[in-house]
Amino acid sequence: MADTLIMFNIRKKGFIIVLSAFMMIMAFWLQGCSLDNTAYDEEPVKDSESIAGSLITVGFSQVGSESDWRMANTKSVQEAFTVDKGYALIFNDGQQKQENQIKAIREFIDQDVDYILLDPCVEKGWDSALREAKEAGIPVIVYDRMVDVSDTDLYDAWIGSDFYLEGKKACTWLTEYLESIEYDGDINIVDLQGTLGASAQIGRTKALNDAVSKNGKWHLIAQETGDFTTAKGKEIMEAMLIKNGGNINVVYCENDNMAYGAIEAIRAAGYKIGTNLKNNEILILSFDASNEGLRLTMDGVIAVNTECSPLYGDMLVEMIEALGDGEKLEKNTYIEEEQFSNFKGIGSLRIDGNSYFVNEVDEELLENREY
Ligand code: GYE
Repeated sequence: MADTLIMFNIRKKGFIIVLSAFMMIMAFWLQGCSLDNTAYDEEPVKDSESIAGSLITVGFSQVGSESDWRMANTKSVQEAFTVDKGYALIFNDGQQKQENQIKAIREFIDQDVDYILLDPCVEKGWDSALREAKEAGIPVIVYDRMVDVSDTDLYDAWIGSDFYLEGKKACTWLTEYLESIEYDGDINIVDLQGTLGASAQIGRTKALNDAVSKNGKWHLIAQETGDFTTAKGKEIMEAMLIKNGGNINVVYCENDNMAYGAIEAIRAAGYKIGTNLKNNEILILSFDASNEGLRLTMDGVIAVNTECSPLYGDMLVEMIEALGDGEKLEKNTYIEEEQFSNFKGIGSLRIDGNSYFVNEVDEELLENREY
């Protein structure tokens, strides 16, 4: 029994030696083939692992794909972080759920990425995930919406819009407009809010609330979230129209997509849209100034559109390059934005000692617009 076992082992060993020799010859032959190939291909073909090894990896946790703004933003970031420039971008769509974004951050940490880009769907609730990234030594850049964390050292830098100022610009425009048409009656306003708890919603809503409480003739008769989407914007506008009927004068849409939905609902219910409040037209204010939003502004359907730019890609690349060079970034950076209206009477606005131009929209502007 023991003999047969030894014999079997010897035979097995022999077989393994023969097999190994055969594999070595094959490997040598194959290598020879691939060396031959390089003679034709000039440059040796790198395998994917060595390409990945030489790239800077960036985990990108995006809010979702809820709006035109968001789609343009994803495109801007994806087009900026290319393999040509030395980056491997790992994109994750959070589908407007914070839990998905937190999960993505943890996956990026497991993958040991070099940097994390985060556009947080809401402000609160990031402490643990960002602390884990910090402990793993991965720099985090937050952009667009902000995080509200106990310790701002949990992220390296934030860049985004001043959402309160955006709201203030819209409300100041409305004040100036009403003065210019000598309208001194009461106005009923409804607010289609963005995703509750998102910086863009918090700032824009607060600016409206503040303006309403300062102005005795402005009445906020309904305020509800439409989650920044066309479908929900339409749904809540329909409900508001049913409840308030012809008593709505102004619709404050916290983004263009909700304005598209609101416009559909208003038209379907048989009300008129425009700036002639004395003639019962419903006046629409919107934010983002996306291509479609600006076309509606050019046509006078949206009375004023306050810009919010989604084009962060190149700025984020610069920030990551600066970090790579060992520079310290500004903690918070606000980007500059414009405002658009085709009502001719208001050329600029004065807010807190600063002047802001109100631009007209024409075909040329639309053609050259990137989003
Ligand atoms: O206004 C809206 C998008 O966070 C600024 O999110 C962004 C907002 C933008 O869905 O359209």
